[in-house]
Amino acid sequence: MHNVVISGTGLFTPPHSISNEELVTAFNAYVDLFNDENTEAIAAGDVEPLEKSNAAFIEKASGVKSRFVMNKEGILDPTRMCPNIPARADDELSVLAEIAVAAAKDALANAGRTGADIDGILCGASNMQRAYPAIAVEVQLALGATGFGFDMNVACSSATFAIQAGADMIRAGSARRILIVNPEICSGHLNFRDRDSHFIFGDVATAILLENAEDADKDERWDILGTKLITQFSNNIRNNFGFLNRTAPEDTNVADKLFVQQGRKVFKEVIPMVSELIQTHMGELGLDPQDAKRIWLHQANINMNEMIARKVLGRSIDAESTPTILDEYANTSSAGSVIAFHKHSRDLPPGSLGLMCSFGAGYSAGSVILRKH
Ligand code: CO8
Repeated sequence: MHNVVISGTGLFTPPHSISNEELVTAFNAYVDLFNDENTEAIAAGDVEPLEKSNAAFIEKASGVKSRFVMNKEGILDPTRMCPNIPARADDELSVLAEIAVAAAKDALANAGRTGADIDGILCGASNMQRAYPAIAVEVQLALGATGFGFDMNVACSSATFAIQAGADMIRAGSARRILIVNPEICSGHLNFRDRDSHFIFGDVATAILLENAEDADKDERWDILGTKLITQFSNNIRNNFGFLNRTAPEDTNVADKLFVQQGRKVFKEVIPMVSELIQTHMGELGLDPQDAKRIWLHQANINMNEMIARKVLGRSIDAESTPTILDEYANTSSAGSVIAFHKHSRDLPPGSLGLMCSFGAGYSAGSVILRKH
């Protein structure tokens, strides 16, 4: 068995940012339009009037202050409320591959490698742009890599599940370097007309380079001490978009073909699941979670992370031990914990113990325990 390191991470941040205030202004304009158009039906009791959103509620309930998106105009147009991302010809690089490649190049540069050094590429994300060919194979071509690539989807846990999958290949000797990409265009599958969830997500791409420790020559690298994954079926976070939708056309435009969740239930059920995963995983490696210098948690909700940090580290969330990026990026699904690691790990001294943890739909949760080399 070989040891595995993370030798580089990368980030692509889209050019447009939307503040809560901008998002709420657009949403509330949509609500006025809807209620005006349905005045009579609302008065007759046939249609429920829509309620307005509120920027102060969003920040208090979630911690989100803004989000980056691939296209701002379409989302903020109250008659559209969906990003404008034009279709591309088949011989052009697809938009999901494009942002994955941008993050991948950043990770490769950070690790001092090129595409030619890669044996395999795993694209882990919540939603793939198409059924096939795999986005990972398109990324492989764009980077000039040989070997293989495939896509995998474990919703918000796609990155940590890909880390375990890639690390296992390196541990077993079937690959020496695996590149993981997490392109998340969450705005494409978020219902911007839904008051309960219109504020939750943002767009981004991240990348992680895993290497056989024997090959790793970069000073700054993180030894992977262990990985642990769990899943437990739940309908509380669900998206029913899929290839069978056309076989039931009467349901095609129903809201469940986009992201839907029971946020309160998710909150209550996922916190104990994640806290137990982290404690069990640390215990199995003979480590005390409280010795972790930093934990890079999934970035869904600030209050959730506060409760997990208290349970696991025995202290309140702060920038030193539990960095937050969701205030600026919102929930970026699988990329959240990777962004937190990418932006907030370089300052730690050699020997530091850390933990990356994702959680989300499935339910799914993944823990990656790291020590700075
Ligand atoms: N403005 C004003 N008021 C609002 C709004 C709003 N926008 N939304 C709801 N309210 C009101 C409600 O109507 C309710 O009013 P009342 O008390 O009168 O009934 C009140 O505010 C409280 O509503 P909630 O109980 O819903 O509010 P919460 O405090 O629970 O906060 C959250 C809602 C922020 C959604 C919270 O529950 C949460 O974050 N939960 C955890 C969610 C989570 O972590 N989910 C993970 C999903 S991510 C994942 O797995 C990836 C999926 C794939 C990616 C998909 C990309 C699109």
